[in-house]
Amino acid sequence: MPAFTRAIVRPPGPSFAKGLTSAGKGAPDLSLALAQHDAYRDALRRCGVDVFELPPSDAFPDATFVEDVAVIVDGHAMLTRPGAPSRRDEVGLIRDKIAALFDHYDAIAAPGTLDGGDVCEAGDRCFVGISDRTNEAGADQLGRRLESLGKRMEKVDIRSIRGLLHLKSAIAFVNGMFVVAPIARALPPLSGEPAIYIGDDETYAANCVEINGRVLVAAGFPRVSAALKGRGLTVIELQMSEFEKMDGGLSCLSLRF
Ligand code: CIR
Repeated sequence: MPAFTRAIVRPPGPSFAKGLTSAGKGAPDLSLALAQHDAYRDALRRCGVDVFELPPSDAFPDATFVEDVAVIVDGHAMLTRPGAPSRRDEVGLIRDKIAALFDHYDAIAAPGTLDGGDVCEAGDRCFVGISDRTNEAGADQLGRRLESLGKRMEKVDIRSIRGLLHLKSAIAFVNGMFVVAPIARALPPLSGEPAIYIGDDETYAANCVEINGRVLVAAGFPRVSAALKGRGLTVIELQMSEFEKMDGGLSCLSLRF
């Protein structure tokens, strides 16, 4: 992975508990979510990243999941068109920041839809989940942009995997290998790839994030942490309970570039 120097985040806003969720884990506690987000920002800084903090949004309960509204690959930004209608206008909240940071940016256009959570960069390849949020047209638009950057896009249809929101809810690419949740084991592009296969009870921890040689991992999943440490990686464990209640993982909380 290229070195990351900057990240964009947005703490959860007052309406956080009204966001989309299928987790069935109860309502999140906003003050605990804010404390967890604080620790997340700290962890990014410990990884050597400058953190740009956008203001919380009350109008868009899911706006803390900034990863879904833009894709940034090799310093090139593309605004997305989120698949959930309630999230589509979140893009407007981040456009100015993207315009200020990048000389040029592109955007996914209708009928395309794409959530950043479906985009998994893996060296010179980029896997894009076709999901309830990301459609073929959205993936193709991103694919053309990636091609111009010398990357190969591979679509991965995850629609038959029940309960899987985004591709990166079940896989991560860390230090040249995949971290794979059981529900993603059968995905064709992953066969034969170097991988850490995690246990049934640790699926949530598949959404881990490598930043400059360290890996952010959700706390409470000791076998995933141990497997990553066993490969020589420095692991930073973070409490994520309140974001998990809203179907969000570690990667969703930032845009790293
Ligand atoms: C949603 O359903 O859109 C949010 N509640 C969770 C989004 C999580 N984002 C991600 O995995 N990239």
